[in-house]
Amino acid sequence: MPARPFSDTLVQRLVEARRVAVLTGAGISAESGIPTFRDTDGLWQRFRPEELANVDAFLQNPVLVQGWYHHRQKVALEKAPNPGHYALAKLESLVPHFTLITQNVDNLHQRAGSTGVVELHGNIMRSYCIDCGRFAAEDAVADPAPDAIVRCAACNGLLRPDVVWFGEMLPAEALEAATGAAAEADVFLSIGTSAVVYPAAGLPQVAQQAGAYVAEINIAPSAIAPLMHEVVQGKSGEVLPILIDALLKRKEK
Ligand code: BJW
Ligand code: ZN
Repeated sequence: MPARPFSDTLVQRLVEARRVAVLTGAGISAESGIPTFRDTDGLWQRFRPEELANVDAFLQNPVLVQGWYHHRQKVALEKAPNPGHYALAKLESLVPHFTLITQNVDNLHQRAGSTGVVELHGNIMRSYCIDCGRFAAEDAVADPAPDAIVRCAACNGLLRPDVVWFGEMLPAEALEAATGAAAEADVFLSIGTSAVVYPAAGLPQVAQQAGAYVAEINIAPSAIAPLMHEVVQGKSGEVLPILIDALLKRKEK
């Protein structure tokens, strides 16, 4: 990776920006040791999404789906935020209006200190009852007996993770906040996402069409790389700290 894998224009745009919005995907957590979905060693290589990430699969085989999410919850809790997460938490303090939009459910941005994170696809640390809607206390989902279905303490309904599965609507408030931030951004960064899952993947285009400078940071060009003003190739945990450094140096001048 070159010493500065991004352009001077990106640094300058960030210095001048009043509003910055960032969209992250599984790639930002890869360096924390959390598998992505679609890379060669991604989650979907071992589990097919249609088997697990939809409501029918859950109703047909709640033990399997609850077990899968329970496993991923444990993995996420064992892992720690990486320099990419911390760099974004720092960026929040350097920009007048900053919105961090994530597709990730792993809670690592929040643990790195980012505030007001817009969670488009929910959060794996929460579960709720499909019958009465109550959220479960965290220990209700801690290490269930093998093959036991985890149920609601209030009504005995099935507990499901508070994540968005295929065919389900995104939380309206989060989608609205994300779309608004994209439309108003001076700079929009798309980081560590393959940009194939909609509506999240449409946000960079919303920003670009509204006049933002759009850049992506990814180890490989995403599905929407052609619409970017700038494609920065590299690991987010390496690129982002250098970008923040460059930004701080430019601000000092
Ligand atoms: C690095 C790196 C490093 C690696 N540094 N980078 C329009 C067109 C076509 C279809 C649709 C459409 N609108 C809606 C749809 C249907 C569907 C959809 O998009 N399907 C497409 C797949 C075709 N969308 C939906 O169903 C959504 N709901 C919806 O639209 O509701 C309205 C509606 C209802 C009914 C009918 C029609 C419309 C819901 C989508 C929910 C997605 N849910 C999941 C699971 C969440 C729970 C869980 O975690 O289990 O969300 S799927 C999965 O994909 C997860 C992720 O958030 C999401 C995105 O993946 P992401 O983050 O991009 O990860 P990867 O693995 O794909 O990419 C990783 C990237 O990182 C790669 O690019 C690497 O190169 C990079 N990388 N290491 C930087 N170190
Ligand atoms: Zn209940």
